[in-house]
Amino acid sequence: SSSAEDNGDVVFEGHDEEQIRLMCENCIVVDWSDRAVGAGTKKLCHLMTNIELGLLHRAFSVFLFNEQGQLLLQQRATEKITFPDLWTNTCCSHPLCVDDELGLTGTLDDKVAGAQTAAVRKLEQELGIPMTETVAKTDFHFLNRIHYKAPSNGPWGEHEIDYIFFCQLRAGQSLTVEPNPNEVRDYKWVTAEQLKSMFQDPQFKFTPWFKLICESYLFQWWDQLSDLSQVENDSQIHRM
Ligand code: DMA
Ligand code: MN
Repeated sequence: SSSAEDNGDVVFEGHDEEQIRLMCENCIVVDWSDRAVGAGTKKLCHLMTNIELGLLHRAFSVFLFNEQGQLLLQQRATEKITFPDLWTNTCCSHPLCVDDELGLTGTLDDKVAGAQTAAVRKLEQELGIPMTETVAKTDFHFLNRIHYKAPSNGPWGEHEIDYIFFCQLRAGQSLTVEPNPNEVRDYKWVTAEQLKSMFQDPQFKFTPWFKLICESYLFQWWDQLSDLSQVENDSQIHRM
C-alpha cells in the first residue's frame, strides 16, 4: 500500500512520520534455509500477526569496536516503531530487495556481501559514520547467522535470520559519531566488563536480539577480536 494510505493505518497511530515512511522499505523474505523467496514491506514483515503465520526476513547486526577493543552501543530513538529506547549493538537493519543487497546468485558469500552493503548504508544513516572512508568492506568479519523471533510493543515484532558482523578500527584510526536523532537517542563505548555491569543496572534495558547474542557468542568472540579466523564464516544458521 502507498505511504499516504499507511499514514492513516491504525497500526501507525501516534508514530513518527519518518519512521512510518521507512516502513515502506522492501525487506527480503526468506525461507528457513535463508533462500530469498520474495519481497515484503518492512511493515508487513514486522507485524506479529504475519510473523505467527511464519513470515521470516533477512537482517544484519554490526558490532563495531575501536582500537582499544571497546564496543560501540546505541540506544534506539524514542521515534523507533519497534523496540524504542532500548540499548543495543552498534547498528542493525535489513538488506533490502535491491540488486546490490539481495545477493542475487544466492551463494552465502554473495548474501554476506549484500548484507555488508546494507551495513555501510545504515552505519552512515544512523550514526553518521562514513564507512567507505573509515572501514573498508573487507574489514567486516562475518561471524554467523542467528534465527530468532521476538515480540516488541503493540502489534509489532521481529522474526529474522540475522547476519552478525564484527568490525574493528585499525591502529591510530579515530571515529566521529554523529547520531541521527530520529534513529539514535544515545551511544556509548564499553568494555566487556562495563557491558556486563550495564546488564546488572535496571536503568538500562536491552533489545532481545542483543541479549540473545550476549548470552551466546558475544563474549567468546570479543576475546578473539584480534584474530577472528577461528570463529568467522560459520555457514550454519543458529536457531535461538
Ligand atoms: C532490525 O533493526 C534488525 C535487527 C537485527 C533487529 P532495526 O529495527 O533497527 O531496523 P531499522 O534501523 O531499519 O529500523
Ligand atoms: Mn526486522
